[in-house]
Amino acid sequence: MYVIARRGWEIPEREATPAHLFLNRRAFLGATAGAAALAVAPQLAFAQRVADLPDPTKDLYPVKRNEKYVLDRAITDEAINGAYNNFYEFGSSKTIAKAAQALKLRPWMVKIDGMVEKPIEISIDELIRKMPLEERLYRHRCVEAWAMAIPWSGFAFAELVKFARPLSSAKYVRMETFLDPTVASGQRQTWYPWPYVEGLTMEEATNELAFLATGAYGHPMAKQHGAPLRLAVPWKYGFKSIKSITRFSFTDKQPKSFWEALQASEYGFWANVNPQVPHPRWSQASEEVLGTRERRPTLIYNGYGEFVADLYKGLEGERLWA
Ligand SMILES: Nc1nc2c(c(=O)[nH]1)N[C@H]1C(S)=C(S)[C@@H](COP(=O)(O)O)O[C@H]1N2
Ligand SMILES: [Mo]
Repeated sequence: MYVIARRGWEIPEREATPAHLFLNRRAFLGATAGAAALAVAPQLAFAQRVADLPDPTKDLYPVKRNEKYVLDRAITDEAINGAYNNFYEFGSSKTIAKAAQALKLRPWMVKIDGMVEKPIEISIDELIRKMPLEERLYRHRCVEAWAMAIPWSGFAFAELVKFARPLSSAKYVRMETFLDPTVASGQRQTWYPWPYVEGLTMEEATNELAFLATGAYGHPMAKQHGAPLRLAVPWKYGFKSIKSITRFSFTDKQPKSFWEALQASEYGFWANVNPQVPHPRWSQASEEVLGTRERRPTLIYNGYGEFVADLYKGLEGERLWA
């Protein structure tokens, strides 16, 4: 018999998922999954055709690289990154790229609300054309202990904050992913707290490293990476980098993220990378670099401490590392 060895970072689903959810999922799949999958198939095919319209921002790419952000490793091959994803809206496996093609990218409205001078809704094309685009090479470290390096195109989060004009009383920005269970089969799994939510403090959002990506590898973003707008905060575990954003809300209350709502004992608000603080179920000391046989030691703040360590002074009592 031919057995594919599981690599160190490929945590079996039953280990990566809290037990009660795993058991619910089995029960659910047994009862209804087959029928549900058949019922939505024609709709998915239609969504895919609509989604294949040309990207209206294609002419903007490639954008000029900002040379300030350098890598300590090679850029991960696009084909490798593009076929190994976390995007629970389209399933809990790593092979969701095909299913994610059902995502319809236009029209795509972005809502900016909460504690701002004037709440607005703006189309993604208008927003992208207002922002100063650049390319940045960033590392990405998933909490599951795999890593990649990727050339994002996009704009500094600080530019969005400037555009949004938050009130001085705003302390956090809460972000939300689209919600459409007719397109995203994962969102029909009701034991997850949809939509996906993440948050940053205003100091984090305006730190120069916080980046909103609209493209990667010199072209508009692939759907599986979180088109048309995705966060990249490379000093934090990957789950903070929320995909396919539809809403930014400025608030004075710390947002509760999707993963925190699901399993607060394992995932918190800060989620800064630290090799010395293990996840409750595995070590964070090293990472496997996608597309290589290489394991590398993980660095504190994923190697970005010079930019962000100061943000966390005086917060030593907080759960900064989960
Ligand atoms: N909306 C949404 N955003 C998400 C996720 C998700 O499931 N849904 N997964 C997160 C996790 S755990 C990681 S590691 C990265 C993966 O990004 P990639 O698939 O582009 O490598 O997306 C993050 N953003
Ligand atoms: Mo992740």
